Amino acid sequence: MAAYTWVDHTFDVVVVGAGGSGLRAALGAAQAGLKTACVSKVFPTRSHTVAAQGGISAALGNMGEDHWQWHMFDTVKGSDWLGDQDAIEYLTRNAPAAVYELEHWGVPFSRTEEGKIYQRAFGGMTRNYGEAPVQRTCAAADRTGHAMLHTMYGQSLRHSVDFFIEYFALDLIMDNGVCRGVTAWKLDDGTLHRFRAQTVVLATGGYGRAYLSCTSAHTCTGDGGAMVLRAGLPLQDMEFVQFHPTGIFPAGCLITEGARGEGGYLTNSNGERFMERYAPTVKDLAPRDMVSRAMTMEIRDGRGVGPNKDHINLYLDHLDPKILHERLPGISESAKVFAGVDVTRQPIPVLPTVHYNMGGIPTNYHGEVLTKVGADPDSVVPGLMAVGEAACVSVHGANRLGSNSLIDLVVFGRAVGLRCGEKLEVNASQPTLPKGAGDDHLARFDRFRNANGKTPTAKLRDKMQRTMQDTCAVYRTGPVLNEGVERMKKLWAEAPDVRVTDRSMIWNTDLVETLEFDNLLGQAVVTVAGGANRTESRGAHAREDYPDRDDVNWMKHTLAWLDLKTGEAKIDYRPVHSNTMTNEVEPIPPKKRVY
Ligand code: FUM
Repeated sequence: MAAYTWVDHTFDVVVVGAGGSGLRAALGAAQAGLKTACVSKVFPTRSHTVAAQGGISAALGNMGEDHWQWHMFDTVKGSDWLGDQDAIEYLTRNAPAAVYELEHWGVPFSRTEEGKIYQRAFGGMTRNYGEAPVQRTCAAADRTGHAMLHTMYGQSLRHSVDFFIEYFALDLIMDNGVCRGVTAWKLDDGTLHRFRAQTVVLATGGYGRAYLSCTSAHTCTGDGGAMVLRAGLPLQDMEFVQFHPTGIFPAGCLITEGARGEGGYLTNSNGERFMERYAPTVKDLAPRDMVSRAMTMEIRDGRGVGPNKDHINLYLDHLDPKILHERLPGISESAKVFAGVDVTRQPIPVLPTVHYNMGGIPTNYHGEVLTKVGADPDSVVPGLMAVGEAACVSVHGANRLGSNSLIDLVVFGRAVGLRCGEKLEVNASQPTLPKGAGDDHLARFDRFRNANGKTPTAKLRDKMQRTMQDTCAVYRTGPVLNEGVERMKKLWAEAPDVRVTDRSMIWNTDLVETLEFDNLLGQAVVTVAGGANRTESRGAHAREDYPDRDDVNWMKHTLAWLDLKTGEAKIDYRPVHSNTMTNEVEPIPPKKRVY
């Protein structure tokens, strides 16, 4: 192995990731007076939150009556009763304050005539426990994530968060079950860094790029989730992968659900508004799992549009061009660029596309990472927290409602900052790192840097993405999922034959992509294994061979560990928290989901 040297740093808190949740967590820790670093592989305002379009949910009631209890009910129901109700109460109760905080920091929300924050309708968000759609999603046109990210980056600088930009995080420094820090590679000068911290917060986002077609940026490779697997800790509910109904066909870029929130609708080749059949009350504003399944059924039954009858039309041409210009400018442009359509005159061709990972690093609602130790399913991993799409807190359960992601980022990002403020002492002395801390990280790094096999990373990645797309899609069956497990096993065995041609340490994108592929592969393995294992249908996990939800046997979270030698998943479970956080609301008992 080449000789490498570390540059050492010590902080109270190190946040890995500078998207919405990472910035909010870093900002909160810094506000508590803690010496806080934020380590990010991209410039903060290029983090994937920047691509979030339609909005952030909170029961502000600006467009009509609304209550956080209704939001809580919708979120539990949307999750198909796999969400933890204590965490969902925490989310929905704290959502309005989190949005007002953003407003006061300067997020340029769209406005109503009276100057209040504008809110639009989104899927599964209803008034009075499912009666009719409600306008609960606060929007900055269709560039809400962009507005939030820029505002929070400014606020983080104001609170003196120390940014380490274009540092690729490698692995967690674990010491007898305690997280002591994290290592990273600085991409622009090739130096290697060890960050020692009282607490490491993983805010590294989802792993959408395990699939071929997704709305996620190329950087969404679930780096934190992979670090957790390599640390011998489990990931939770990875089989639940959200397909967003309206990815532009065939490019896969996002057309916000806000398009339907503003009155857009889907049609099949008969020109029929088919969602009226699948969800008679809320129609096109049903939750994403239902709309994606309905679109897939229409296409399967020969009612897709286009020469190959392989997609669906989204109509916006009946909307006032002024509204399109004011509220949906971004997607009007995307439709032009990626599908060549003028939304004022033509429908947008759309198809369900991978958008979000409900699963991730298990945490409680303070953001503390959990693992199962003996009979204790909620054992906290000292020194390690996770937040945002990287985490599974679990407020989204088996299916996330649109616009509940941005609110998850800021509510739980804030919770992490508060918890750090409560639990950590400013500038406390920290034990020296164990001898050789990070040596195993360097060994992995060096192995990939000098990988001299015959298969380029791109070829292996393509195989993984096609396997996920073929075997773990909107509808699943046991035989196809098992085929996915077998294909992943084969790929795991082939992966050591990877070839990296660039040996340099500076801006080595070949090596970055290889490390990212390795991160994706472990998560792809546990995703497909979790899907094969769960013999029921719930939320986004739609098994044709087990079409019903089975609360007796399956109202539980999957925990999946990865055996790094064999590339096989080991599965166990955690109970769903069906209890609420306070006695002020009753738990919501499971029911069949009808919209
Ligand atoms: O459709 C959208 O604008 C996406 C929002 C979300 O995933 O929450």
